[in-house]
Amino acid sequence: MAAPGENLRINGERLWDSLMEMAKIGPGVAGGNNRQTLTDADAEGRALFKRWCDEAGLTTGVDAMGTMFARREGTDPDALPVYVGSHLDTQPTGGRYDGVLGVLGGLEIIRTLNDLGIRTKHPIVVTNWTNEEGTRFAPAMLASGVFAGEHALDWAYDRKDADGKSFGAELERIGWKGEEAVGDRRMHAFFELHIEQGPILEAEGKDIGVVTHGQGLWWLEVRLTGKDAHTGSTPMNMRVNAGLGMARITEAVHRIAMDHQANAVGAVGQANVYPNSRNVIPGRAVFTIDFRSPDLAKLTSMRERLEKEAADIAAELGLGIEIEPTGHFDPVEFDAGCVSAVRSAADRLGYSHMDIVSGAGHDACWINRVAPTAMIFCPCVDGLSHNEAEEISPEWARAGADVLFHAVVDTAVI
Ligand code: HGY
Ligand code: MN
Ligand code: MN
Ligand code: MN
Repeated sequence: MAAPGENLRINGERLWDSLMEMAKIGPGVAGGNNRQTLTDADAEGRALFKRWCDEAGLTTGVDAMGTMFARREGTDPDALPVYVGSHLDTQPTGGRYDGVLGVLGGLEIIRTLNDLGIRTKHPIVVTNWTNEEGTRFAPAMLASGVFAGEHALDWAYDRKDADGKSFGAELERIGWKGEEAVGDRRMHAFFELHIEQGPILEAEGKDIGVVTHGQGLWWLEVRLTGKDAHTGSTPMNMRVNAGLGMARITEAVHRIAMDHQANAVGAVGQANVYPNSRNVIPGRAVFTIDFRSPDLAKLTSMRERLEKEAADIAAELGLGIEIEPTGHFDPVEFDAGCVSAVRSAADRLGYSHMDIVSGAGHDACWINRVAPTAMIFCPCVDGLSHNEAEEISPEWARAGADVLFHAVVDTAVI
């Protein structure tokens, strides 16, 4: 098995041009992107990706969750494919690289192999997983979760957005509902290139993150019920204030995460009070909690402590309370063989690297359940992501894609 020589590199300029081209689709209001899943902007981004896959001679397929698969044949038709990809959907105020770098980095591998006339033994399949972000339809990583057998297809189709539209209906509307069953595809391995979305690599001056583990996650939706009343004439001791309950529980989320340091995080991301009028005491509050830790015991403890404290706060304020889990996965340990393929690729190419735990969730976290999987991180400026100011350098993009190329080609075997 000949490993590709360390002089084999992807075309960094072409990758950067493709990133900038994709960034023109679904522009945000501050230089980033708003290509939320199953919107027309998402459909436009998909169409551009498909055109590029067609131009690269790939055979494209779409499964019943809308996930896109673009296949390059290998020399051995019986060999299981090596999959490589991420997601093209973004947050409403997303950056230009979160997810996109992994999909277009995968495409760049194909383009480079085409340039060099290299045929691998295993086929290679570039993948765009639907609804990784989970911001419009919870939970995150929805399509890869169905692929890994965590969610049933009908349950996924029934996820509703804030306007009550269902995932299945929206997938149909934008015309990306494939015929292919979800999860039938067998993989030799899966690799995902992604920006770190945190500050560690930049602070340590490293080019590459060799991702060994991923944090586990709990998403909870809290619904508080109090009583609408006049903010002026209602005596303080007669108020049943759902907004106050939300504020107290939000503070509890932060304090509980801080108490579980050093590797535990928690925040309230979405928060709505009703009727949301300046002179009405909010009778309802609906908000979301996001707890994460690489330590399963801490993750469980944070959820349990929060549920107890929230019940006590609701009782003290006379509020009704419902807490619904809306997303969960345990901490992830990636495949040692794939992780070492990433590490040796970085070594071969002379890129500085360090092992790192992923703070964010990724499609790779679910695919790791059904195939040997690993991730590659590149740094991002100030560790900022899920913010339109998200930024990376062309050099970081190139280094990440070079390592992805070598790890994938080593695994797909020349
Ligand atoms: O929430 C996450 O970690 C990912 O960005 N969807
Ligand atoms: Mn992402
Ligand atoms: Mn994201
Ligand atoms: Mn080393």
